Amino acid sequence: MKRKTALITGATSGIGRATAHEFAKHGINLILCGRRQERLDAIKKALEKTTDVHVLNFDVRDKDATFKAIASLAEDFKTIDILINNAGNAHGLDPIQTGDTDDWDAMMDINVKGLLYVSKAIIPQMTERQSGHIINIGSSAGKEVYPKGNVYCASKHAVLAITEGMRLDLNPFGIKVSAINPGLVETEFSQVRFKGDAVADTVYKGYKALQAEDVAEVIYFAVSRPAHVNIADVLMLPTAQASSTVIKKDH
Ligand code: NDP
Ligand code: 8X3
Repeated sequence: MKRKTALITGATSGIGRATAHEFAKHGINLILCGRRQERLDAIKKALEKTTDVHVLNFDVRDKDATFKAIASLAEDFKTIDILINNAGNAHGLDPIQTGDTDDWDAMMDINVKGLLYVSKAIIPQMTERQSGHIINIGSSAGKEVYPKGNVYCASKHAVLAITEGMRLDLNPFGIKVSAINPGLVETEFSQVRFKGDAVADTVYKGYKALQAEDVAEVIYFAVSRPAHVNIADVLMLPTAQASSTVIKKDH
């Protein structure tokens, strides 16, 4: 049977990197995307013993660079069966009245518009083949708004709306569209959100947060279902987390 090829955005860290490892274990060929070339090279080196790996360095905010990178794929990697729209982050945690407009731009440009650009570059080949699977990484923040979460939550609510829109519009083509929405996952997410501030180290303290590998396993579960099964929407939380603001901590 022909091996499948997955393109994963945000593969240099956290959930995207763990998903690359999980997919490699299961023989899925990989196109790994991100901006940090040395990390892309290191992951390629680690995984190419197990599967075929190609890396693409582009910023999802840059529409032209995104289209150019995806158009540059050589014949072996051109057919993308699975798209994991994962690149994203929170920038800041501030009340709306004092929020930084650069942070707002970053979140809307990366989490929403970047996801759209990558999807736009790949969907035509899926509609032409009448097959494919798009998984958008949303968040519990796409289902619930928490204090100071304002624009990040808005960006993830948008991801959910886009996911549902994709599922409706791509239904005639037999393309699966899924949203995987995790709660707190211990990755570099908080380092980015708090721009290296020490507060980032406290986010995952006092309870067991989800690990990137936990999310990667669910993503693989979704892509490995039979052709007639689409895992449309998953909300997954650490056991200690009941909502964005209710977290059982040891201290
Ligand atoms: P990380 O910070 O560990 O990873 C983020 C990834 O996104 C990196 O690989 C980074 O790569 C990539 N990225 C960021 N900005 C850009 C950009 N402009 N262009 C291209 N790639 C970019 O965070 P997570 O793994 O936690 O986050 C992955 C996804 O999961 C995000 O969409 C996040 O919102 C979501 N999520 C995270 C949760 C958490 O608690 N951690 C919970 C729920 C959802 P590089 O810097 O090399 O470009
Ligand atoms: C990341 C989870 O709760 O920090 O999407 O928004 S949270």
